Order: sequence, then C-alpha cells, then structure tokens
Amino acid sequence: MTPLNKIAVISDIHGNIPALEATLADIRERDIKHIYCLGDLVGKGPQSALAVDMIREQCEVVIRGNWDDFMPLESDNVMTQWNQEQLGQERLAYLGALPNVVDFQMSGKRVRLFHASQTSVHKRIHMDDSYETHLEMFANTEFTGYVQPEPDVVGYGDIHAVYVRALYLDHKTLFNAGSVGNPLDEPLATYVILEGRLHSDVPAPFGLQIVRLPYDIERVIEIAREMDMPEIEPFAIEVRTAVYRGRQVKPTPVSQYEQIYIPLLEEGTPCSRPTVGERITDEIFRVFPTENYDPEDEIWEFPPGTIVKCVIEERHVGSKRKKVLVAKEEYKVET
Ligand SMILES: [Mn+2]
Repeated sequence: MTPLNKIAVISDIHGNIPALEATLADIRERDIKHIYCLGDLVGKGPQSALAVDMIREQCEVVIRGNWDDFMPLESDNVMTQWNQEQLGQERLAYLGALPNVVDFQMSGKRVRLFHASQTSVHKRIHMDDSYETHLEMFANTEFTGYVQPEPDVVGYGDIHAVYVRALYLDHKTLFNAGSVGNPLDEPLATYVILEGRLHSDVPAPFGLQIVRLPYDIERVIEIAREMDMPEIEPFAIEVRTAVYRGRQVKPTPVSQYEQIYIPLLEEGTPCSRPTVGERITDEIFRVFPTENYDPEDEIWEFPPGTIVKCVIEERHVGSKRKKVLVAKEEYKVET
C-alpha cells in the first residue's frame, strides 16, 4: 500500500510571517505535499503582501476570508488603507477573486472547506454553537453552490480557535483549523493535518490531527514596529496572550506583574480592590484574582481574566497618598 496522503489545512495568517514560516517549516519537515489555505491572509499583522506572495506560491488551494473580502474595497479605515497601499492592485484583485469553497473526496468522505460558514465569509460560527447550527454548516447554499453533494466533513477558519466536533447523530465531522498568525486560543501557530486517500471515493482510513507550534512572537511585533504599522497594541496583545484564554494563566511573582486597582460595583460609595495585573503594554493589563476572590461576595467592574486599560491616579493608601494604577475600561480586541 502506498502511504496515505496528507493535507495541511492552514488558516488566518493575517500577515504574520514568523508564524507562517514556522508553520511551513513544520509542514516541510513532515513531508506534507498539499497545503490548503482557508483565507484571511492579510490584515491585523504587519506583512500582508508577503503573506499573499508566500501563500500563492506554497498553497495548492486558497479560499477567500472576510479580511480578503473587504480588503480590496474602498475604505476610510487607517489600518485597511495601510494594508491596501502595501498590497497594491494586483494582490488586491487576487484576494477579491478567491473562491468561496473547495470540495474534494478523501478516503470516501466528501470534504468541504470554507472560511467562516456555509452562507458567507462574514457569518461567524463558534465552537460552542448548537448541534443544529453546526449541522447547518453541511448544507448546500447559494454561497457553496449546489453542484457538489452535501459533505461528510466540513472544515473552516475565521474564529482563530481550533476544535473538532463529531456530529454523531448524523455521522458528520466538523473542525476548525485554528489560526496560524493570530491564534486566540493559545499563543501558538496552529493548523490541522488531514490524512487519507486524496481524491478517492473508496472508504479508507481518514484522520485529523491538530498541530501547535511555537514561533518567534516578539519578532512579529518588532517587524510591526519597524514598519510603523497602525494598531500595533491590539495585535501585540493578541499574539502574546491569545486573550480569550487568558483566564487560565496563573500569576507568578515576576516583575511584569504589578498592583492594579479594580473598581467595585454595588458598594454604595466608590471603592476599589487592589489586585495583581499582568503588564501587557505600558497601560494595558490582564486582571488576576486576589487570593480570596469571591464573585458572590464582591463584584468587580472588571473580573479576573479581563484585559483592562489603566491610568495612574492618586489614591489614599493607608494614611498616605500614593500614585496607583486604576483600571478604567475594558480593552476589547476585534477578531
Ligand atoms: Mn481571521
């Protein structure tokens, strides 16, 4: 028997070349010949043009993501304009013309890959959505076309968080490929390997593997600074912390942790609680719980895990006036 074929399914590169290079090196090392990209080549990170060039050269299949979709359109957004200038007309036209979906057979299974959902590159489907919502992703629609039969396996990107779900009542498998350049589950470049007999309608072993890769996170932030990219801060926070999973990280007594004050709610008089904040940038911190934190007992305006913007204020601490960091607003990061 010849060995099974392998497809590396990569997604959401977002102009992060150190992450893309680490991913391509890992794919080469495993001797994987087929690379399929599920879109969002550009934006958020600094090197959109190079990402497009590398993906075009390395990938057998490239699908359009939501960022690829709006990037060619006229915009008054500073970040979009900065990217458009870097990309130039030819690459923008390439992005706009990318296909919605790819359908193929592997080990007798019909596999369909798209960026976000069966209806649009802009409709987002989350990991904890219902069985019914996930099952709808296997439907043929105007967006997917009606030519191919409905698939047995669906893979997508867009949410930057890898997972696999067996829809056991319907014998279907749904997976998300995670994100190479902007992971929001763990700060590691992530992709998925499909293994089976490519373009074969004969039932045979079919496998799926999740790969997590360390890469030089500080380097991509450095590149963004060198290139004077707009909106560096939110990007730096994302690649360093994969924000949405921040709640699971425990504080350790090193210098980047500082005391910050969190306003308390429902206290009658304005009052705040000193706790530990992990410094992400000069003024952005992640909130950690105090040792005896009890959300039943005391309601913090920004609960543990929240990313907050702090300002320095003078406060009475004991009998002295001291300059302290006070959390002022939640720092929201767009996917
Ligand atoms: Mn994306």
